Amino acid sequence: MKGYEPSKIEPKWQKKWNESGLYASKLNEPNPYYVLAEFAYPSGDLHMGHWFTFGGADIYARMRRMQGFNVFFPNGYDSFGLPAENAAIKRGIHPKDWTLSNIEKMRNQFDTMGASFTFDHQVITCLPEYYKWNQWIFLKMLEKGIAYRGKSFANWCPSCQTVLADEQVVAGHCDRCGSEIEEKEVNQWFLKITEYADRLVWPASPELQRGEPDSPIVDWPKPVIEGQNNWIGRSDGTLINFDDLKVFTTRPDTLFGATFVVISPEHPLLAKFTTPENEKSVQQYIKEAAKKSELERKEQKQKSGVFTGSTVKNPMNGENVPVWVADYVLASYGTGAIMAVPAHDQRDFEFAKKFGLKIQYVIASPILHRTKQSNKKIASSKTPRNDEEAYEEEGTMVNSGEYNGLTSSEARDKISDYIEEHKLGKRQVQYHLHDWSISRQRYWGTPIPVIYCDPPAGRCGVVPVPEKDLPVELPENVEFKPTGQSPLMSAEAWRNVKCPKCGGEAQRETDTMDGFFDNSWYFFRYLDPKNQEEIFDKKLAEKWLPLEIYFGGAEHTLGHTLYSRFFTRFFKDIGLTSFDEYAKRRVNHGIVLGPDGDKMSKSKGNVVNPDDEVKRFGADTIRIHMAFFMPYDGTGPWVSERMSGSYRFLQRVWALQEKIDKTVTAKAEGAASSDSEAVSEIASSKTPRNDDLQMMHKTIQKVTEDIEAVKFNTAIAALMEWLNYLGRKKNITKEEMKNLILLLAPFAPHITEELWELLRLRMTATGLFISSLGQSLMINI
Ligand code: ANZ
Ligand code: ZN
Repeated sequence: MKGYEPSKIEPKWQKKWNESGLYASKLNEPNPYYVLAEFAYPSGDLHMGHWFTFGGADIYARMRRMQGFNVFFPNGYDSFGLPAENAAIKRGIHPKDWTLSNIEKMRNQFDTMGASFTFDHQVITCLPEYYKWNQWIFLKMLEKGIAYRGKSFANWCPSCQTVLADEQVVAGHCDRCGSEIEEKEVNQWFLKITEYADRLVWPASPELQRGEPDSPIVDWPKPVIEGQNNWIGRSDGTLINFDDLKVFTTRPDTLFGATFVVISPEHPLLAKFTTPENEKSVQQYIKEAAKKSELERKEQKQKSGVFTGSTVKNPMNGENVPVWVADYVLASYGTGAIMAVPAHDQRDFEFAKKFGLKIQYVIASPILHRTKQSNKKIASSKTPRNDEEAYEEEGTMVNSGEYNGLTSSEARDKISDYIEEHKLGKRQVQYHLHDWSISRQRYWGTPIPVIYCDPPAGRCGVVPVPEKDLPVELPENVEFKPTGQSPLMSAEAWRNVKCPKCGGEAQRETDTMDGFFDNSWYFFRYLDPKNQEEIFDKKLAEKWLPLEIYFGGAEHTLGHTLYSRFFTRFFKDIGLTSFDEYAKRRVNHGIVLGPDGDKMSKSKGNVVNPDDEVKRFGADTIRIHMAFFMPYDGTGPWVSERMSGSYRFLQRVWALQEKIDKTVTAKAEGAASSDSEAVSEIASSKTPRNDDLQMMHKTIQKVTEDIEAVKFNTAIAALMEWLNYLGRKKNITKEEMKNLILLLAPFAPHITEELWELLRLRMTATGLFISSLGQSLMINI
């Protein structure tokens, strides 16, 4: 027996797999099973995190393939975005060259991993063959009123003269030039995701959807479901008119306690309410507020604000209440104005205390019956104390005229009825979710396919690029170094076009799309990446989607995975598909840290390069260690030294060849090589011991179930235990060796292929994996 030499075995099998097209897609064959891991950003190197994510997904995909599923496991690149542009600015390389050469490098690295990707259906989002369909989707959304142009407040750097993304604002300053950031209202393109808000709220119990027509079985992590629901933030409340000022409240029961109203500094009616005497202080206040981010405004403990000089009428008790402006009220939620109830809302309470405004209690803590149990409750329940904090809980109505004595929830209904009957407002469902601004003043993204035909030259306004003119390709000769404006502004020849409607002089949109647009639907395009006629083949989508399982990062809970659900529903609405959800199951992966327990980063010098590890130990050892060193959703340090344990494990598997009982082997091989070889072996004179069989089947079951549950570390632990058991035996049966190899194959595909070949083990066309083999044996014991 030769020693275990991964450096010889691994490239050999990688080559064989590639040349034989073993993992090529078979989209037209039955038994579809679509496994996906979030595609990589082509940053230049496959790092440990990629190995961890894709390696895990590959273990799962390989098992499903061995179980007889027709697995589609594609791979591609999410290749538009800021890093390419920054690298280009820094090093003078064109973003396209930088990106494409990184992709080539990473493609080779993917090979060394021994993953079973179906590389024949690659998607690269920065190529026109892909982004043409971003533009097509955008046009459809424009047609349906889902894409629209509007104004919104954005981070504005006054010296760079550009809008900045939140992550480019560091402590209120521009990360490029250090200037103080302002909030500025700018024109942007939005996607009306809010129109889908209600449909995007996850049902209380997703398991309930199981089996119902139209809704696939879904199994998403609870934190993702809860995170998305909170982010969407459905809120059932009432709009109430204080004269011509509308406020949104979830507590109409507290209306008698509304002793002032507050409007946001950006509110369009603010100027109207501001009296000449207060003009100066209000103006000053607006300026100060513009410097704060939304998050700062939400979290600030110290309330600030100024009086406008005006009052409005509380529609319930007819009292005139003062109108204040304060930045704890946000322009972007509800109506941008609130009725303040300081007795029952802590923010209003702090504000009222600071400015000496009236505090009126209207809810008393509920009267409890004097039973033994409730005595305790009374003692611990909060009772209103004017001078300490607001009483925010529900309770019994007081100081509220005819509503006194009702419970809060009864009063909410009755008061809302009253408001609606007297046309003083109406019930309203409000969402915290905002429409999605997709405009970026960047070069390296999909051009937004619209043309402006504006006076004085033209008069058609915003004109969509006709579908036949897609794609609008990115021009290559562009000044993408920062100049303070969209880089595409500098591409004069590209920018100046004839208006598609009137033929007059017009200009292209120079903003590009947010990269999240690209990755909201790429899993559809994987099925049909070369299709030039349509976005994808509908029959293929119907057959292959939703995804069986989707591996990705927990950081995408509120962005990518939510946007993808929105796009999937939009596709259904325009008749492309018939399903609502794009992924039946979602699995979040963990994070591989540097050996020092910190996030790997070049500046800290703690980056472990997988290429070096492959050279030292081989891909199989890395894969085993990846699977074993922490749970798939865990976070932990990568310590190279610890890999020797995984290496020894594989060496011991390799050495096990020597132990195979030759007498049994000879007998079995002499027998007709049918599927029942295992059975005939048991029936032979060399009947295996019961303990041995139990151990084998226990392991078969455990490893199968653990891989299905994405618990790779415990699956490896079970294999190690079995290996120890086999190591203590004098001989092992061929059947034991065979099952060990099969169980190990998803984790360590190279060594197992080699052993399989060396031992001339048979494999049926579909692969004799775990459960089917295990079950047939179980029955026979
Ligand atoms: C009066 C009131 C009394 C409120 C009370 C609460 C408690 P959710 O659940 O998030 O929808 N609000 C409304 N619009 C706002 C804005 N643009 N900026 C800041 N706060 C705003 O919260 C709804 C509540 O948040 C509303 O109900 C309003 O305060 C406040 F005892 O109205 B409430
Ligand atoms: Zn025109």
